[in-house]
Amino acid sequence: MKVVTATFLKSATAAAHYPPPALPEVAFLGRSNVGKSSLINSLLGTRGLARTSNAPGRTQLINFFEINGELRFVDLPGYGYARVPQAMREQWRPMIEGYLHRRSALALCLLIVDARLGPQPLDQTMQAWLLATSRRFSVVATKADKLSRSHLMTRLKALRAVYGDRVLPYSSLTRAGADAVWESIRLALADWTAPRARLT
Ligand SMILES: Nc1nc2c(ncn2[C@@H]2O[C@H](COP(=O)(O)OP(=O)(O)OP(=O)(O)O)[C@@H](O)[C@H]2O)c(=O)[nH]1
Ligand SMILES: [Mg+2]
Repeated sequence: MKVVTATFLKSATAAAHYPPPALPEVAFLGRSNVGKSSLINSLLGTRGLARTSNAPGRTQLINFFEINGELRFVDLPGYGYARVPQAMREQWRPMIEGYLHRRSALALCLLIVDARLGPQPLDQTMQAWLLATSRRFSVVATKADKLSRSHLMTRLKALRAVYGDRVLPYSSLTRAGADAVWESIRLALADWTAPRARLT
């Protein structure tokens, strides 16, 4: 897909503040600091649209971006960062689950994992949850540039043993893998039908 316009639409915590579900949405979810916001920026060819940081917990709201007036990217707060205060973590869970569970516009979830690590328990919990709720999803193994080619192959094999063929290697630094991620988005959008009068 050729990205002509990409704009920040709004931030929200609760369904009442989501934009109307008029366009299909691609949600980016994964552990804190895994590279969700960087993936969004590199797919769109923008630098600072989604805010990134070395410090985990940068994205604390659900951020909606609109692309070409055609689809939206939704940057979700990361999970699993132990040093985030308990009170904050308790806010995040309903925020993320509320969106994933009820959002009618959600066409595809991209579960972002770290290519350097084997399957992580929290990511596997998220996968089980996506399967249980019948959400369509792909797994993007990012930071692939940090591995040698042979290490990457070993890691991908381990990830595919758990997540299946839907694992796509990626690097936000080099954009290697962008075509395959865009293709999974294109296929999901092609299958998506606009929800009829729904609330969220
Ligand atoms: N080398 C390399 N670094 C990356 C890549 N993706 C992300 N990073 C770095 O990883 C750090 C975290 O990236 P973010 O995109 O902010 O991560 P996030 O998942 O949005 O984090 P939270 O919003 O805190 O949950 C930043 O320092 C990025 O520059 C990648 O593909 N390659
Ligand atoms: Mg982020």
